[in-house]
Parts: sequence; C-alpha cells; structure tokens
Amino acid sequence: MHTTTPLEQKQPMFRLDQMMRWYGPHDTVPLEAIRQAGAAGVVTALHHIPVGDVWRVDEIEKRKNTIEAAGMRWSVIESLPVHEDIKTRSGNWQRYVDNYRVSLQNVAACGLKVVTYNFMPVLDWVRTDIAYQLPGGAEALRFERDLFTVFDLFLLKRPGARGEYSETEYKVAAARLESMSPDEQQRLFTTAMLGLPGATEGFTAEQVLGLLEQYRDIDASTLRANLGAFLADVVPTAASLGLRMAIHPDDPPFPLLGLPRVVSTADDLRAIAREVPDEANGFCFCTGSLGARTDNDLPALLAELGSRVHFLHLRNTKRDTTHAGSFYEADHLDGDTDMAAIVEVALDIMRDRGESIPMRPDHGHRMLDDLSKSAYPGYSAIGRLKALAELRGLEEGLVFGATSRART
Ligand code: DNO
Repeated sequence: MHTTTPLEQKQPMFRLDQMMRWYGPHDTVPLEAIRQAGAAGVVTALHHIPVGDVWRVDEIEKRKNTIEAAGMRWSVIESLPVHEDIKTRSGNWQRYVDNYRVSLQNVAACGLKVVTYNFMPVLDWVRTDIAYQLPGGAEALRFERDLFTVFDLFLLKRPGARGEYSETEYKVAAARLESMSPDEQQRLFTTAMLGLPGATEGFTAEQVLGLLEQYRDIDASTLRANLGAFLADVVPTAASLGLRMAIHPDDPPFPLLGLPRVVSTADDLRAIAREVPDEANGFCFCTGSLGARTDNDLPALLAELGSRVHFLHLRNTKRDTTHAGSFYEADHLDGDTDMAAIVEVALDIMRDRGESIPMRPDHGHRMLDDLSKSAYPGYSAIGRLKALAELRGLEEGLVFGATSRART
C-alpha cells in the first residue's frame, strides 16, 4: 500500500500558471525570449484593432497560431479595452457594448478564457519617470506626486486644477517647475501621457484637455453606476460563454487630473463583486497598483476575493514615506507588499478552487543589456525574466520549504 509522504501531502496540485505579457508582432521582445524566460504562455491583445471595434475570429486565430507556433499558450487577454463612450455612457455606448459582446463570443470561440479590462477614465497607468535610477544603475518606473502636480498645473494647465491643490502643494510645485530645464519639462509632459492609448504619437495639451472634457459631468458615483451598467451588460454574456472577466485596478489607485477612479480600494472591489454576483465578474489582482495605497491590506483582500481572482499581476512598490502618494517600482520580492504572503494566499485559493490561476510578473527593471534597447516602459526582457525567476523560486520555496524544514 502506498502511504503518502510529508512531501506529497504538502505539495499542492495547483501552481501559478506562469505568463508574460507580449505586445504582439511589433514587440521588441520576441516570443522566443519569453519562452526562454520560462513562461508557459503569453497574455496579449490585438493592439492594432481600434478600441471599440469587434475582434474578428480570423484575427484572434492568427495571433493564437503565432503564439502556439512559438511553443506557448494564449488563454488570457490583456486587454479587451472598454471604449470611453461606455465609461461615460454617452455617444455610441450601445453600439460599443454590442461590439464588446460579439468580441466576447469570438474570443470564447477561439478557446480563450480570461478577459482583462480596466475602467480608468482616459488614462490607463500614469508615471512621472520611466527611468528612475536605482542604486546599481538599473531603471524603474516611478510616480512622484509633486511632479505630477507640476504637470497638471503648469504644463497641462488644466482649467480648475488650481482649486484642487492646497497653497503648500501649489508652492512646492511652482518651485519644482523653476528648477526644471525645458527638456525636463518636455520629458515630464511626454511621460505623464504614456498611459494614453496611442501616446507614442504624442499628444498636445489641447488634445488631452479635450479628452478630459468628456468627463466634466462625471463624478465617482456616476462612473460607478456606469461600471455597474457595463457589468450588467456583459457579464451574463461572458458567463454563458465560460469566460471570466478580470477588471484591473486603477494605477495609481487614486483620482488624477480631476478624473474619478473607482477601482482603487478594498471597498471599491467589494462593491464591484456585489454588483453582479457571478464568478465571471472577477478581478485582475494587481499587487503593484493596489499596493501603492497604505490602506489596502493585500493578502487579506486577496483571500477575501478568492474565487473572483482570475489573473494575478505580481509587482512590488516602495512608497515614499515622506510624500504621500509617491512610490517607485521596487524589486518584486522587496517593497511594501509582502510577496511571500501573497503567493501563500494564492496557493490556498488554488487548492480550494482546484485550479491554477494565471500570473505574470508585472513590469520589471530595465537592466543589463536592455539599457541599450527600447521596449514598452516596464516591459523590457531581462528585468521581467529576473522577476519571473524570483517569483517562481518564491512559490517553489513556499511549496517545499516547510516540508524540508519539517524533515530536519
Ligand atoms: C500596465 C498594465 C495595464 C493593464 C490594463 C488592463 O502595465 O498593467 O496597462 O494592462 O490596465 O486593462
């Protein structure tokens, strides 16, 4: 008779499904590099299709074949973007919702499983520096609140912005502006806008102000209601197709440029979960985004959301203790989030659910040979390879470490 050894008892059957993000055929990091890093698959999107248009089956199949030909899988979309008209529930929102449902049918027909999206108005992620120097010479992404205030007040010159800042904030920003060269100001402007779709083509202040204008009458409660309406519109379709929706939190998790943000706190996530009580209405749990707030207890929140977490973005941030709201992206196992606690909770969730959860190391430092190459900010190859290796080692250690200790 076979008796189970402590090792077998301890070894969970379900482990994180290791993924990396790939931006498609134009990505400077090729699929081969991602495979060599040890990922089982990639998460990607059809970035060439304009936001709001239908993703056709032939286009999805073509991308899937490319990935499979490189020896990997594609089961998670990041992202199927939500058109601004849906977020504002104005203009052509109904047509875009219809298109979204058709896209869901098409991706399900091609065998994809998880659909990541976000509900951030206008801007997706925001940073003020994409080349923050770490002590050893590697570069990280950083968000510095004072610099963002400089951008808002003096570069973008957003009408009404002055009234949203205190006298002290205004003075600090004005002094900061004085200390910056025209080149530095230009770099800040470009960097702050990188989270805009199409930002590489460059936006003028007038264009950005025009985009913000669509949200003039939309406060947090209206945006929340619009998100609720979108979930009611699409989750039943996703559920019937066996797809899982995964909303990405706001990055950073607080309002910017007078725009509301409603996916930032534990209460925000709870409200979304309650809005449509179906497992298909789930989360992309991004520790880097949520971890930029001191009031988010990440391991507890992950455990609470449990069955609703369909995708994990593992990244760490180091908050600036002297400047609330400022942070930089630290090493994945360093920073303010206890990554071991997160992975432990994830192992518990996977055991309870009896399935793996897709995970990708979110961002990585620009380092070594990548310092001389171009890549999407946060998505150079070597830093992410390091992050994936560290996370894989962490998981391995958590799975087997206790057993080894118990044996000695
Ligand atoms: C940034 C990413 C986000 C994310 C979207 C999901 O690096 O985590 O751009 O893909 O917010 O819709």
